[in-house]
Order: sequence, then structure tokens, then C-alpha cells
Amino acid sequence: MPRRRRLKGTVSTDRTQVAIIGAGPAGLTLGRLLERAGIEAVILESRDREYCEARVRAGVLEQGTRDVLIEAGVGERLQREGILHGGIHLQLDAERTRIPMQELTGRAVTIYGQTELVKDLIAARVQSEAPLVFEAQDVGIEGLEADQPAVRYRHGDVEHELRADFIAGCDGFHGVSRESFPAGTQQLWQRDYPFAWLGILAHVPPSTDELIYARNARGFALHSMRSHELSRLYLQVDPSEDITDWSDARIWDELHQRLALPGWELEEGPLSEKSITPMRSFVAAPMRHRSLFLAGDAAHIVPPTGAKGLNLAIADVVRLAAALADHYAASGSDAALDAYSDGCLQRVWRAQHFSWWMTQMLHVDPGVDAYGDQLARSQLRYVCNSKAAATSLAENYVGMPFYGE
Ligand code: FAS
Ligand code: PHB
Repeated sequence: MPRRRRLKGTVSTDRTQVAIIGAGPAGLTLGRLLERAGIEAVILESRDREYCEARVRAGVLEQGTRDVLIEAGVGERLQREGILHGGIHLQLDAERTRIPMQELTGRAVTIYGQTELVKDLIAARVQSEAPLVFEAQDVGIEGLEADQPAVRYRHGDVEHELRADFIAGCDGFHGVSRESFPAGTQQLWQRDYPFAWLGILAHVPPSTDELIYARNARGFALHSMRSHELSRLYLQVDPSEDITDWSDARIWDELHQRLALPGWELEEGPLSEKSITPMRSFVAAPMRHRSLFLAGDAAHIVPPTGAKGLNLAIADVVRLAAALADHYAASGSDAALDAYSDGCLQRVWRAQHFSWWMTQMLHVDPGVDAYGDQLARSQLRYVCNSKAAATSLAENYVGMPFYGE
């Protein structure tokens, strides 16, 4: 437990080794890895537990992500309920091709909802009674320039000042951590796409054994899943679309048209969730300023077409946890901390390219002319018919080996 000293009247001051802002996959996994390494950490989350455990986001875990979670002792349910996939299907109009990723790379992916992963990580932290503060309000970072990092927050009606050696900014794209970098100390790259994803959760067994990524003249469609009873499907829509204009019947009709294949049937079922997510690519570098380290969506965003967002977040914190362990080890080396940002960015830019490449190959871009449309179709046809091209996709999709793997 952080050492607490109550300053008379106003602020309660606590001390820990690592202050983690955000209880998403990045913050919770970092907390777990540090706990296993005997390093103290406090996780501060602005939302309540229910909200964090209800958010429907990613669903594909790379081999490396799976291995890290199992190694960290939070993979029991993942191994029991996760679904191993050795391939994906690519579809161009009414032609569907399986990409045998496991045959081509020796690695597979696991279908396991981010929602479930967050539940497992929170349950493990609550069980070990390691500090996790939900509903931490007005979180702010201070003392970076004076190398006396601290996180201020309000919990209930008590003001807190959490002093730490390091701060891990795992608070996502809209968090406070990246904003705490002094002006001019970061370079930002961004690309917004002229399309969004309308996603649904349908209570019907998946109509496919593995994911289907389909490019159709009407736009992109994806048939994914969460379990053998729960399907997750996505449609490319215009970013200005309003979800209230999309009845369940209209969504299913569009999915039928875009995924159509002679002799194959898409089963419908009741929807429990539908939402529209804008698509962007974003990178902020460096990912470190003095004792503040960014990880996950706080530093980089990819369009979900490559299923990389969650996996990048985990890869960042695997590298950060190892670097912090080096720092606190008897030998006390900061070499890995100093190399953290550049090390992460190598993987980030690979995932950025792959996610952009999958997105432009599989979506109908209103801003691209007919010639460009044919180029994208030719690219997709090539991937479906060339072992070399399929292997390149597979290698990126299953994920490159993790730091220290
Ligand atoms: P997260 O955003 O998950 O977590 C950040 C946490 O910090 C949140 O709990 C937030 O409440 C908290 N926080 C924010 N500000 C704070 C503050 N000031 N103080 C304290 N806490 C604060 N990826 C895929 O691969 N496939 C998908 O289908 C997919 N769908 C997505 C849909 C949506 C709507 C979004 C936003 C992302 C999606 N992603 C998807 C990407 C997603 O999986 C992210 O990459 C992943 O959640 C990143 O994890 P974190 O970096 O932990 O950030
Ligand atoms: C999902 O299941 O939510 C999912 C799967 C693959 C993607 C994106 C999302 O590329």
C-alpha cells in the first residue's frame, strides 16, 4: 500500500514507485506485470468499475499478447474461453479466400473480447488487493520538470497528491498524460479516414469459423465474433452517419449484401450493442518526457482493420515493465528506460503501416478515383493468390515477437 501522510486540512499525500493513470488494457496489464516484479504501483481510473467492464472494443489477441497474459497469471479464462484462429478469410465481391496464417507463420491469434480481458485484470488486482482507485476525478500531473513527479486527483471529497518515481500515462487518446508534455516536445502525426465503422454485437452463433474481411462495391464489412454464441460484425459507413438512422433490419440487409457468397448464409440474431466509431491513425513521439511514460492509445491510434490497437498497448507495457524492473534491480540500469520510446515506436510504425494498408485495401474510399479503386482491388486479389503476399499479411496480423520474447 502507498505510504500515506495526511497534510492538515486539505490534501492527502501518498507515495508509490509508479503512478499509473488509466485502467484500460495498458494500465491494468502494466499494474499486473509490476506487481509480479515486486514494484509498487497505484492505478488511478476516472470511470467506475461497471463502465470499464462494459466497454465493447477489440477482440483479437496476437500470440504474443496471449503468452504475456498467461505468463502474468491472468490467462486462465482466456485459455478456457478464448477461441484460437489459425487463419482469416478475405473476400472480394463474391470470392472468399482463406489466409492460412498458422501454416505460413507458425503463430495464431485468439478471439477473446477486450471486455473480458479487462474484467480478468480488474478481478486479479482486486483479489491481490493491489491499489486501484476508480472514479478518480480531476487527475492532473505535476512536478515533471523538477523531477518530483506527482499526480493530483480528487476521490470523493478528498484531494490527493500521489508522489511517485515514475508516471505511466495509460489514459487513452483523450486522457491528460499526453497533454502534460510541454509544448513543442512532441511531434504528432495524424490521418483521419473518410469512413467509420458501424459495429454490432449480435446474440447468434457466428456464421463463420474464422473472421471474414470483405471488400464490396457497397463498402467494407467484417464478420468477427466474441464466442460460439456471440457474433461481432462491422460495416463501413460515412463518418457523418447517425446510428439512430440504422435500424437492425437495415444493418442486417447491408451485411447480407456485402458478405454474400453462393451457398453460404449469414444468420441473424437480436442485437445488444450498436455504435459508430470514427477511424484515425495517430502517433505522438517521443513517448517519454522525463519521468512520464506514455503507453497504448495515449501515444498512438490505429484504425481497427488490422486488429492492432489492443496488442500495441500490451506490447508497450511489456517493454515498460521490463525497463522499470531494470531500474529497480540491484544493478539499477536505466538503459532500457532511455530506449523505451524508440523501441516502442519501431513496433508502432510497423503496425501503423499495416493498419493503413489493410484499411486502404479493404475499404471503398470516396476520395479515390476509379483507377485507385482498381489498384486496391488488384492488391487484395494479389494477397489472395500469392503465398509471398499472404505470408506478409499473416506475419503482421499474428504479430511480431514481443520485446524480450
Ligand atoms: P483505453 O482507452 O482502453 O484505456 C484508457 C483508460 O484511461 C480508460 O479506462 C479511461 O477511462 C481512463 N482515463 C481516461 N482519461 C483519464 C483521466 N484523466 N484520469 C484517469 N483515467 C483516465 N481495437 C481493435 O483491435 N479492434 C477493435 O474493434 C477496436 N474497437 C475499438 C472501438 C473503440 C470505440 C475504441 C476507442 C478503440 C477500439 N479499438 C479496437 C482500439 C482499442 O482496443 C484500444 O487500442 C485499447 O483500448 C487501448 O488500450 P489503452 O491504451 O489501455 O486505452
Ligand atoms: C473485433 O472482433 O472487434 C475485431 C476483429 C478484427 C478487427 C477489428 C475488430 O480487425
